[in-house]
Amino acid sequence: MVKPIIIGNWKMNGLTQEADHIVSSLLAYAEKNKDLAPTVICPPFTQLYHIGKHLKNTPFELGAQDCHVAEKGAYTGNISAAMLNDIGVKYVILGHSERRSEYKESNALINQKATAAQNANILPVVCIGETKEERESGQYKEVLAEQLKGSLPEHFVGLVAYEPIWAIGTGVTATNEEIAEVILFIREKLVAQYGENGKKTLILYGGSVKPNNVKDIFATSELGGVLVGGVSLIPEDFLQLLTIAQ
Ligand code: G2H
Repeated sequence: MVKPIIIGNWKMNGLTQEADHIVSSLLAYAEKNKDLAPTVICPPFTQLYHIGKHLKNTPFELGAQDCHVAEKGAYTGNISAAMLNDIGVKYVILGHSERRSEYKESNALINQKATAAQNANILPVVCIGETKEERESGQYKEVLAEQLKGSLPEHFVGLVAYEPIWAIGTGVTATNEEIAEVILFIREKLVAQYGENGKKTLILYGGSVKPNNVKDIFATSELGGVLVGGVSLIPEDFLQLLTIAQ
């Protein structure tokens, strides 16, 4: 059976001491547990280089939480995909709802960022998800279809993460039926747009994933893995997810 991928999104957390503690727990775990599920750690920019050095030649991959659309230039405060590639980053989370809402990131911008990531040999993890109001009004499929169509490049080589906004960091997880319905819907859209490639694209779920609900989530048909926020900062809980995923 193919193991689900686990992507840990640290968000804006992780001073050096905390980062070192998490990383040493991961490395100790990997020493004892061979044949891990694919696992990606996405710390903030400030920790990428440091953590990347520790994760080199380990089963863990390095991911970032955003990138700029341009390769380089006068973009004060930004980081390009080429810079991420330069320090060993293999994945980048794009279009997370926190960026869509806080920085008004549009589908078109996320699309450009995904293209920039692919051009730098980094796999974009493109996030989509509806608000509570959109779900309750029954409009969520239209919203998700529009996000997919607008955010994914014409030639897409990456992953899609479904993160219902009402389930992010709230402790509320979507029910298995709700997750299964959307994952299947995303699969249909991907196959319609990308044919054979759309069948292979990994589709992840994110939103209050925890050791006590992950087993049921993994059982979802067509699900390729999970995007984990809060729990990725708690080594005991995160390692439990890895154990369940094995
Ligand atoms: C959703 C998720 C990770 P959390 O944002 O991207 O975070 O697991 O804390 O809900």
